[in-house]
Amino acid sequence: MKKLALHWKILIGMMLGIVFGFIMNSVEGGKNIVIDWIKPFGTIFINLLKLIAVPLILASLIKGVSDLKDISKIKTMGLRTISIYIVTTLVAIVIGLGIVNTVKPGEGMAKETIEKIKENYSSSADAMVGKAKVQAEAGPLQALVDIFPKNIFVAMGEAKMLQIIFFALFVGICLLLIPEKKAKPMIDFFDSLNEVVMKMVDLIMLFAPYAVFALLANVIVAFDDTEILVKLLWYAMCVVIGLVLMIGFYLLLVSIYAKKSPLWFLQKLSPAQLLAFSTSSSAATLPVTMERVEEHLGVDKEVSGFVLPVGATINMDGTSLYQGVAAVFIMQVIWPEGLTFTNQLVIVFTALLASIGSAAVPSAGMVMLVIVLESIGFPAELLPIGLALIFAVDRPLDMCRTTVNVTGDATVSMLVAKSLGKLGNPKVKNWDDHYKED
Ligand code: DAS
Repeated sequence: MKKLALHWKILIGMMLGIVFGFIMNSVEGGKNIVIDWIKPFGTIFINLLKLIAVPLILASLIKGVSDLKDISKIKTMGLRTISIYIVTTLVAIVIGLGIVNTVKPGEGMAKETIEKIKENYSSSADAMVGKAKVQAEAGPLQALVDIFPKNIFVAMGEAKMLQIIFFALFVGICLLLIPEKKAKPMIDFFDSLNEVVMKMVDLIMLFAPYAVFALLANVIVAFDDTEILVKLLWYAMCVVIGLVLMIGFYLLLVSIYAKKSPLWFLQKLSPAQLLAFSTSSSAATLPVTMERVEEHLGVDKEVSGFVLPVGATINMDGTSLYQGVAAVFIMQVIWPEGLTFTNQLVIVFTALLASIGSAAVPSAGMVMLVIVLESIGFPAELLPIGLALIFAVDRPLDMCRTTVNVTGDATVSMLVAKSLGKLGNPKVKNWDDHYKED
């Protein structure tokens, strides 16, 4: 039988996981069987991906920067990357606000539905509000201070992406400033480390179809409130329609500015998108995103090694779109007097900042939603109810918005590479042959 392409294997694993999850949901004790005997295989897979994320960022960024040969190019690449990230995030938020203000999913929600949601989800929502308060207590420049590590080993141990990126950039720039023969041993070391880690990605990906089966089965059994899902369908549809439009926006950029076929782009990137969907974590998906962008989309290492780790950390277009929709939806249901034009303008900027501050892990966007709501003076006593309103559908929406986050990062890496003349042909001949070189 013709070797099945990687993304078809992953897709089949996801479908079987969803079916298996529904079957186990209808079997006595089925939920615990999935949680105890299936879910751990998904956790192992995510751990393996997170294990290689840090060495991969270090190796590709240090090697990439030292390959640039010219420090001014780093400044150009950094400025282009950050400015395109800001533009795509603002577009995402405006799309989200446009849809939620047109569809108005929160208007007319029945009082008994709100009461039922409150009793089911207020404790989980309280926890989310508590987490956000901890993040909000930091000073205005704390985010800047947090970029500079005092101990790189602690930063790597805690996977503090921006601190690792800063350190790698610092090392890469210093490698350019010392005599070449002194720099060569370290550059060669990180070059081979990058190859080794890329091979680790290939091998881990062989396990992907089975891992996504476990991850999706677990997501399905975790759902036990289908009645509420139906009530929140319009809200969920607003987010999903916005995310689909955002994907369309990326495909437009890829086709106009990177001069690549949108279908080709999606085919090459799909394994990373499917993993983002299955794991709800840009950070866990990052090694696969980097492998697909470098080996299959033809972006040079010195661009992908910078743009993708930075993007996974601060560029979350899907999250910012979701925060715009969620904030207005919550106001439509329990605080209609807050629905002023000024407040929506404030949401545009605070959702931009909140998505930058959101960690690349499951449900991070929901935690930062509190910052967005507080920025427009949302009554503190209504915050837990507001979050409870959207809690039931947050996980499937998180899967979708994480997929968009990853797609946005890959798109920007292609635009930046194209603008720097660093967008070549894919290293790997067949778009699905992900673990053999030419
Ligand atoms: N799950 C986050 C991510 O990894 C996005 C979010 O929570 O909004 O990108």
